[in-house]
Amino acid sequence: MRNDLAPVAWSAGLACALATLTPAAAQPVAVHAAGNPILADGRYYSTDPAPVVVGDTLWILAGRDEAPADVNDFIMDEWQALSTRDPASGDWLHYPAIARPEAVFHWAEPGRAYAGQIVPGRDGKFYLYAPVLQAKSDAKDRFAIGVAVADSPAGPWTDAHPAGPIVSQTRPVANDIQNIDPTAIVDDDGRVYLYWGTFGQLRGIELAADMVTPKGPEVKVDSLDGFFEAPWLMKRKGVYYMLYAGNRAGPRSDCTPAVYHACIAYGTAPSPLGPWTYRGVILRPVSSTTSHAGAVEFKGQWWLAYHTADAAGGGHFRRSVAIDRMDWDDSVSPPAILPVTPTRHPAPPPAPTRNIAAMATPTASNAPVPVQYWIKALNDGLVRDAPLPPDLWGSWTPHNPASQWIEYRFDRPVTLNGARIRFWADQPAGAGVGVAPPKAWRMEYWDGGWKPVRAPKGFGTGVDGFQSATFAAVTARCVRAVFDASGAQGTHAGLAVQEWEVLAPTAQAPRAGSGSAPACDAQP
Ligand code: FUB
Repeated sequence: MRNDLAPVAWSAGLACALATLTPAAAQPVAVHAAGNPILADGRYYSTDPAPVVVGDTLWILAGRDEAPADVNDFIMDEWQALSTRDPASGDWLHYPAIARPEAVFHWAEPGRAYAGQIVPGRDGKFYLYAPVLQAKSDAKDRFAIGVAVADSPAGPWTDAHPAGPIVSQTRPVANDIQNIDPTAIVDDDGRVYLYWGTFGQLRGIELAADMVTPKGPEVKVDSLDGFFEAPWLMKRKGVYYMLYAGNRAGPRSDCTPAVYHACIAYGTAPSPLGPWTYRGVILRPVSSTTSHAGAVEFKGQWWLAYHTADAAGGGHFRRSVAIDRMDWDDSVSPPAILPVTPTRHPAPPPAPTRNIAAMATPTASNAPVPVQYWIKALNDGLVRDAPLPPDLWGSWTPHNPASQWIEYRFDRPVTLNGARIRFWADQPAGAGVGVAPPKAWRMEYWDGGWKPVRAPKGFGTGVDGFQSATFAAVTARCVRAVFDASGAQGTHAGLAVQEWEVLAPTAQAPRAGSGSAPACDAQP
């Protein structure tokens, strides 16, 4: 992926210079995106997109992830923006730093510039609803929502309510939730509505025409199936829509198999404060654990902006904004949002490889795998510096057996003579608690029964890199890696594997399998 930067070449010095321009209006840099993500080269991560149409321009407000690759935390010090007159052209202007919490809100502390939204007011000004940490507060959770105002989405932004946040754990109604992820609309009649929430808590309230003063009773929404966070309120043809990140998880869930991941789902309501009815999933889980989306109609086409971990060096805390077309089914009532197909920038075909795991259907001795883990992590080709549970197959429970196995089933017999495995552990070798590397592991193949491979070599158990194994070639449709768990005297640790490669004798072009190869040991 190439990002052409014009009219000026990008440099770290330029980035610093632009950052110091705040609170003056930020200066843009032209970017050409060959596809998704928009900023894809890993120099500048962008997250939590909130699109807004201003005249003939589509703007996207985004946060900025700055976590190092091995840090699992939201390091987010500022907001940025992107704008285009045609999302399909790939031509964007990037406004690298348009606001920082402590620079806009005197009552906020630096950092945690989480998901905000810019909403055009009826007075011609723009209002930024921004979750920030209160610098001085006794609240258990100091996140609060401030509102800033500007003449342009690029800023400069000033506090529209210098008295403090409009939502916190003490206002407008005392709560004990994390007050983040605001979304607001100005309705056709000029009335203003604000929703916010995370960790399954969704609140809504009407605001006065000044865009900041809470008015009327607060509503608690509990009818949006699997609501986790990231609400996005919008209206089309008289119907109110709420998009959100859902995490109702399980092997048969239409949302997500692993609880740390999220789908984007939506519901509808006949009025801005509900009642809300769940309608379905519009975006499958993306490559980052969080999913956060916003939708908007621009020049007759609807677009869904969301984020992924797909940029160079990307990760769960190094996310990047993507945008794809969103279409409607107007033959039903209320009109339904059709599932969005995520697109990527063009990439060269993958190189031939001996690893044919991608063709296999994975399963494990502890199926259905607990929802914090993800069985498909075994052969997704991804190894992260600091994996989270859904980047792993895992087996931990409070009481772990002495042995576990993972299995690959192929659609047809394959020939293998090696394997590589990447273990993960939070306890040292020998531990009987937590997750530890196995005492030993071996490979088996199905030949009318499970048979050990011959001439096994390697089979290390370290966690510092891939552990290689070789064996005499076998041809089979099903193979297993069998683990002797760490521990002793009836107390065993759990096991976790980030990636399991199975190696053919020669490299071949990567191919996908059916994803539903049948069991070998269930056949007569
Ligand atoms: O970016 C920080 C948080 O991650 C957002 O507020 C959530 O919606 C999730 O995307």
